Amino acid sequence: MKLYIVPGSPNCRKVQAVVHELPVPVETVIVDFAAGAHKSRDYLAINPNGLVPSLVDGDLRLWESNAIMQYLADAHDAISLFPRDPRRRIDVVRWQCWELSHFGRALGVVLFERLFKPLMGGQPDEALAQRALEQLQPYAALLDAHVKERAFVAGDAVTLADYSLGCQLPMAALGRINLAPYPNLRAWLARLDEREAWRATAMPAAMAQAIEQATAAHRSGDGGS
Ligand SMILES: N[C@@H](CCC(=O)N[C@@H](CS)C(=O)NCC(=O)O)C(=O)O
Repeated sequence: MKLYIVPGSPNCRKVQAVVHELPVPVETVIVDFAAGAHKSRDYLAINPNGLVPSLVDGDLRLWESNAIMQYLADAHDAISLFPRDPRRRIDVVRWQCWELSHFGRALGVVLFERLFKPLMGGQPDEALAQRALEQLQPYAALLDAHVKERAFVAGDAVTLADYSLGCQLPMAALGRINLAPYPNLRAWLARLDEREAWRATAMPAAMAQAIEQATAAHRSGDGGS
């Protein structure tokens, strides 16, 4: 089994955290974004979107991070991360869908404009980031209220839903996103940080530093909101 990733990618981190929980090793292949390896013919044969992560297991070529997480959990009987009971299982799936369609989408726009674009030498569109921030607020409030009532998103134990919803949030500070109005969300993130698999897959410090430097020039003028 091979997992194709790029270090620092939130969508890769959520899958890497699941891999970390598994009893068997999964070979990790780093895709060289700088060299355009994700758009190479060989890689496009694995993932025609030219995105990471991707998983190859025998003749299976799987892309979409949440699908990969579900496959890995099922293939290794990680029933605590992805329960078999239909109601508990669909709760996890529901939050993973919500992550892709709403919460993670809005958050991703802010982080892309404010962090990844400058890192790649592009000019951030701050108006777009502000609009995404406005969209993010009700989603963040919803998640904040939800985790006030329970330790983790789908109950007492960590599931795939926590890794999916949590994967971009550790970059909030770098992206100048204020999480102060969401104390329950911050407490939930702290609980997630107690998990070894989560800590082990955090963004490399050198990359956080590179982002910090690349974004320094763009930090004035957005009010830090
Ligand atoms: N919905 C996809 C999104 C994957 C995605 O956007 N990956 C980013 C890294 S986090 C990427 O490969 N970006 C490269 C590009 O846009 O060219 C998933 O969940 O796997």
